[in-house]
Amino acid sequence: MKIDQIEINKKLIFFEYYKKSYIFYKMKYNAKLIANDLLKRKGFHIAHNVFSKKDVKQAREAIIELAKIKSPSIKKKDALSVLSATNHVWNLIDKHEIFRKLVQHELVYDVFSIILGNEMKLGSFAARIQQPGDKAQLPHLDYPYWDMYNLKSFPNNINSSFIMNCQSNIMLDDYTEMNGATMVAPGSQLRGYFPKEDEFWPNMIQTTGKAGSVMLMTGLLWHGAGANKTKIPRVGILGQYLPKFVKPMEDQLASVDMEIIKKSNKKLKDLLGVGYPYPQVLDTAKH
Ligand SMILES: O=C(O)CCC(=O)C(=O)O
Ligand SMILES: [Fe+2]
Repeated sequence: MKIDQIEINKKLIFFEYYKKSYIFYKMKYNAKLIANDLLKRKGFHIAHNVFSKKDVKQAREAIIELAKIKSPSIKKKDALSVLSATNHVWNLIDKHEIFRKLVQHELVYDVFSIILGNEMKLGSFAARIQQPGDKAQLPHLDYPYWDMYNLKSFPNNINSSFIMNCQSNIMLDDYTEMNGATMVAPGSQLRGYFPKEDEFWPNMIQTTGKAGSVMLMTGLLWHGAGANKTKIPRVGILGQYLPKFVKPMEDQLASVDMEIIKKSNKKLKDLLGVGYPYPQVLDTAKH
């Protein structure tokens, strides 16, 4: 090989090296791989150190303040059995700029758009506080699957071949086995039926992580909050993302102040369902 050929080869090798490290730098995560984990493999993914310490602190403090505002009591028979109202602060999008920022994080957005389609909607963005002494939740599925124990009320042959809910669980505290890190049964999202306790507990693991991490899963994964055996509340934010055709659990356009919606960027407006045309009155005689 001639000397200049060797030089050229050296340069090419360096170029490849820099190209690879540039691509690696640009791709902090692989959304397709994470989506595949959620759909076909263990059913969840913990992304570590996604949110900054500053954002986590601001969000946690805002939630603790909001939780002090006592919401009007609800009749037991009206309350959803799993989604007890006492541990939630609902409608966070309306409450503070920090939540409008967290809900749009690009990792969550990229992964969930692969699974739900790029016109997905936000079904809910709510804080969930696992209070000291709170027992473990019973294993369940999330909306719209949450009452799938009543299988007859769902379409025949409902299964996991496509997904109607993705959940983000943002850890605003370190999630530990002691303070109630969310429990999951790996792989259970593929079963497509409501959890059976005797199949859940032997397979259960807890999704631990440092504050600022986020656990992603689909609503078909068998899961529930763990028991909080510490003296400090464990605070998280549950984001519910849905395909465009599933009716959102929180009525975003009625819950979020119109002034806030008007000032939002396009990504958030789309998530809230601004401009989504259905249902609408098509019968012109009714206009
Ligand atoms: O708080 C958690 O870790 C999970 C809560 C949950 O699954 C729910 O409320 O539906
Ligand atoms: Fe849940």
